[in-house]
Amino acid sequence: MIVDVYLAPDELDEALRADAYRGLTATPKHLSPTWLYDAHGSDLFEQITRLPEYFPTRTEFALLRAHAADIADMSRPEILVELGSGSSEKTRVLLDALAPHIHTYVPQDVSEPALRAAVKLLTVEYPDLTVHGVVGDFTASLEHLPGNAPSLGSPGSQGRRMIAFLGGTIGNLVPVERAEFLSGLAAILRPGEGLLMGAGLVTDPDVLIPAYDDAAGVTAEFNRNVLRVLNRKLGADFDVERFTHRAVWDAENEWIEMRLEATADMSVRIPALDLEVTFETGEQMRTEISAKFRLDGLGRELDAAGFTVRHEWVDRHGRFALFGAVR
Ligand code: AVJ
Repeated sequence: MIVDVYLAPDELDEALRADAYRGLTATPKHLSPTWLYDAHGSDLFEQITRLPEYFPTRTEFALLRAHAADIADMSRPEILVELGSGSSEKTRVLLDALAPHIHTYVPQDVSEPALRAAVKLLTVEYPDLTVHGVVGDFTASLEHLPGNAPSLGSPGSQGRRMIAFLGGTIGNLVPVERAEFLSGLAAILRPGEGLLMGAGLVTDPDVLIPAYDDAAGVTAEFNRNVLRVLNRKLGADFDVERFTHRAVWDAENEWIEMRLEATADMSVRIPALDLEVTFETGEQMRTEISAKFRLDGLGRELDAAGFTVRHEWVDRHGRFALFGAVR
């Protein structure tokens, strides 16, 4: 079992401190969605994917199943790299479809516990496959992916790669970050190597908003959990129960914003940042953007980054798309 940790714990902690300081002293306040995914947050997200309101995961799953053969044919990869793999559940469909050619699977995730569990399971389920996990933030891990420098890599890291970036996580990036990230992906791929990307599409807010504000309150817990992460990691004293979950559709930017709204005037101490911040009743802090796309728009962004889009697979309601592209 191979798991490379490219984000040393102190590196991750330093990134958290820097991001929290910047976000909590800004107006309006904000936090990066990266910090939602501690062990508990990753578990809550897994629960979200099974909620009746949260359609992206099962829609994407159906697209993967329906088009698995075409996905395999697109670039015939020998190595599958999955960014933000989480529990790698959807990946089994891909691994099975790619089975005749693939010898290595490289899951990458920011959550070390989730990644270790996935690697362990896949190693047992796919005994002929080399499973090489990479722990890190997906935007920072690119340079460390096996196969980037063939002379340095292990024998299993040689071969034509396909990068899978599923779930619609591309929507967590704002447009400039997206352009930079997609160009970075194109830069590490060699001509003929592939990209498989899932993206949520602009759709009816009456369908979209409940997906981010479910009746059972799991997304609310997922959102509030970020405050528990700050309490544990930075010694902060957020009164978690005094923040409520908000999911807002920003029609102009075409993205969902998750926010936490203060239900009282509060003062919060964050010892690790040597900081005290105040919240006014009703004040909202952004914890995630989840952008939704139009086919032509995201197609152009992929083009501009250096990819050639070969396929756009869309579900019959037009809510989610899988892009198949090659370098
Ligand atoms: C894991 C980033 C794809 O944006 O839909 C789910 C995260 N946030 N519910 C998404 C999320 C609230 C999810 N991604």
